[in-house]
Amino acid sequence: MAAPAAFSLREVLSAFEACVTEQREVLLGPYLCGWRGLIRFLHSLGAVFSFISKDAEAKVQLMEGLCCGEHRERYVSLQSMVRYELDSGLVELHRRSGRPDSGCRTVLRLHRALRWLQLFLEGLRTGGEHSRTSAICTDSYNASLAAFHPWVIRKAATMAFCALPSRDAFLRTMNVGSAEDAVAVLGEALPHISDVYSITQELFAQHRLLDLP
Ligand code: 1Q0
Repeated sequence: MAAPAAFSLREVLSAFEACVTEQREVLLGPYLCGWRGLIRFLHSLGAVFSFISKDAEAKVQLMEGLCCGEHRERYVSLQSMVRYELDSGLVELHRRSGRPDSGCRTVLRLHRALRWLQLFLEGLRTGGEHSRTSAICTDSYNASLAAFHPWVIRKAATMAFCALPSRDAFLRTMNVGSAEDAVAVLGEALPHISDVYSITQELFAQHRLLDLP
């Protein structure tokens, strides 16, 4: 069996860059590719993070299933997915009732995590040489995803963050050269992640989908 390909920051970032079309639609194919890459990276950080990668993996898998399922032409972009799922009554707006999870509620979870990623990468990029990855990660988490997680998950997540390597070691695991090179790549790439985030945020807000159970 071939060894899994090493994580490359560039690959993940170019996936997020490829998401946004000229019409400002967000394409699901590259979106999920970007997530696949992030999950691969999370694996390389060790078993402490596996409860996080498992959840992300399950959500990405569910979305991939929809993207190659019976209604795949509806799952080309986030915009077409929202239109289709709302029109067909597939989105549970108030309570989960045991029906299969919708694409909308699943993407919403990834979307909230993307906000964390945006803050975290910005923190890494602008942090000093000696800043601690775990502190940057905790601050980004508290300012974003934590609001949506119950106490026990917040506790487990903050404990796992303590296992993160130093900023320089962390930047080097991104496989784009020195820490300075990684910082430069982050600088180029962050606007694309922010773009994907804000288009999605606007789309979900417009359809009142930001609180899906
Ligand atoms: C670098 C350290 C990684 C830290 C990840 C921070 C996020 C912590 C999230 C903790 C999630 C705990 C597991 C379960 C959560 C679910 O309850 C929750 C809600 O779902 P549901 O179905 O119960 O309503 N799920 C989520 O909120 C989704 C969480 C997805 C987290 C995905 C994190 C992916 C991280 C990748 C590492 C990227 C590191 C940067 C690399 C740079 C590359 C550009």
